[in-house]
This record gives sequence, C-alpha cells and structure tokens, in this order.
Amino acid sequence: MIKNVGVLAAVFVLMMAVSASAAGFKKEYKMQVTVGPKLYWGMGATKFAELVKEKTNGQINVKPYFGSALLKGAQLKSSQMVAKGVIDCALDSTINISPVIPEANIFHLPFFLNDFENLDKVKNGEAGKAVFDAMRAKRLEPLAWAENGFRQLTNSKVAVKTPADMKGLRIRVVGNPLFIDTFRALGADPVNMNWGDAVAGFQQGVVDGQENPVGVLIPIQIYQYHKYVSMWNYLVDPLIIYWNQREWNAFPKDIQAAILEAAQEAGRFEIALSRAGLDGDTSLNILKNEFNYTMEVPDPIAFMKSKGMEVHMLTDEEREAFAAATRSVYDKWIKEIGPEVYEKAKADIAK
Ligand code: X2X
Repeated sequence: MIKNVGVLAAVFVLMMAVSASAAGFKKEYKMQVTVGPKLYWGMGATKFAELVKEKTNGQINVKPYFGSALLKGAQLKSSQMVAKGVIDCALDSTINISPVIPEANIFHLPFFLNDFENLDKVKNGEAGKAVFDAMRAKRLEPLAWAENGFRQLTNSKVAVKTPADMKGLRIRVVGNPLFIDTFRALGADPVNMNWGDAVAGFQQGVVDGQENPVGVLIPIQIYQYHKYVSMWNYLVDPLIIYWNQREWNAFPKDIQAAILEAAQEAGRFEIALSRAGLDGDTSLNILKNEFNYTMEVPDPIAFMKSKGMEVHMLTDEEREAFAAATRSVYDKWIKEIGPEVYEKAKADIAK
C-alpha cells in the first residue's frame, strides 16, 4: 500500500514536470533595467518580478538585470534587443526607447510637458496611444507605464536661472541626439555618456552638471558633487514595461492577463514612488494606503536643501525664456517624432 502511494506520488511529480515543460515556459525571462535596484525605477522592476511570480503561481520567473548589464551599459540598445528577442522584456525610459520608437521623443521636447497633469493626459490620451501603437508595429508589446520623472538640472558651478547662466557648462546627457540639440541651443557644452559611466563622471568632475529626476539624484547622492539644482521640469521620461511581441503572443491568455495585471500594479507603485512629495499628499497616500509603504524621503526638495544644495524653483517667466531659447529644437524634432503625434499631444493637453 505504502509502496503504491510512493509510486503514485512519483508518477504525479513526473506528470507535473511534463506539463510544465509542455507549457514551454523559460526558466528565466530576462529583463533589461537601466539603473540599479535602489532607485525607484529599479524598485519598480523588482516589484514587477515579484508580482508576476505571485500572479502566475510561480510559472513565470522574470529576472531584472540592473545597470543595463545585458547590454554592457549600452542603454540605447534596449528596444532593439527586446524586438530581436535577445532580451525578453524591459522596464525602460522613453529616452532609451526612442532610437527604435521616434514617437517616444514626444515626452522630451524641451519645455513642452511641464506637470503631472499634462503628462497623464498625454500618456493616457491619443499621443500615448500613438507611442504604444508604434511599439507594436516594431514587435514590442507595451504593458504599462511607469515613471522616471521630470528631469532637473544640477551643477557644481552656478545657480542656473536664465539660459545665459548655462553658457559653457559641461553637461552630461544621455546619448539621445535630441538632448545634445537642446543643450547646444541653450549655449551649454553637452557630453554624451551612458548612465554606467555618468556617476563616475560626476565624482571625478569630468562634467560640471547633469539632468535627471530627483528620484535618481537623491539615491546617487548628487549633493556630494553638485551644489545647484534648477527645478525646471524641462521634460519628462515616463518608463514603459514591455515585452518581445512574438514571445508575448505565444503566452496563454491567462498568463498574459496575469503579467499585464502585474505590470499595471508595479507601474502604479513605481509612479507613486517617483512622485512622492512632489504632488502634495497624493502619491504618499497611494503608497501608504495601497502598498503599505512609507517613504524614507517624503520631501525630496527639503531633503536636497538639508544636504546643502541651493534649490531654485523656476518661475513661469524664467521658464518662458528657456522655452524661447529652445524653439529650434522643435523645428527639427517634430518632424522626427511625427507632426501628427505632436498635434495629438497638444489636443490631449487641451482636453
Ligand atoms: O541615463 C539617464 O540619465 C537615465 C538613467 O535617466 C536614463 O536612462 C534615461
């Protein structure tokens, strides 16, 4: 009798193993993440992996590879590699996606989208849909939005309040050419660097400044290198969780639904982390009430000041001067993005 139970158990285990391999899931699905695990972006990736495991009852195992490790640091190659299926999925910035999806540069026109409300209108509106459609046409399946945030200027030399203050400043920018054009238009001296080299560049003073959201700047302790912050919300990089389309289409419907749910929940969590303390109590409350999560730095601006940084909040008039100085960028880049996407974004904002 006991012997029979043993045999039955062995047969059962064997059947389970056969059915798991028949489902054809990989042991590990590799996920590209540009930054490290301690940044909000990285925390969002970890959350996604955990939720996918939970919601698929352990059938799908997503492993985030932080610091663009799968790309040897070449962050701008992520979409190309996911489209080819060399990498399964990614949580990546629209900035890094734009070499394959020029429409994604709609978020990076300087001084175009300047607050969370406009950003949400565009993401959830016709322009956001155009970006997702463009991804699908390039064999990438977008699952959910997340957010790196509005990007702010920091530097070690001068309190930047006008375009004239930027003259000759050596600013590290990501290797997306729209950024080079923008900083040249402002009279600065932009330098392309991958994120993996950028932090060492700040430490060694190879550059005078950089632009990134506070959710990146605080964890990397930018205050050790740069005294001045200009809160200028000059552009934003939403993040997108996306998957190789062929692999996505081959997943059973219940698996797709579970992963999609995980992406949306992780995206909501990560957006709240990125906005915490920058949108009144809204995101702090989402974190507390929905995710039982308390922020370590609930007020990023006060925190930067407490570390000795001089924070300048740009006034509307000051912003206007920067917008005027970067008009030439619009002339060139709206053509690349697609004028119809630009019109859609303007209409989304006007709604
Ligand atoms: O490289 C950057 O500046 C970063 C980390 O913000 C992006 O990947 C866009």
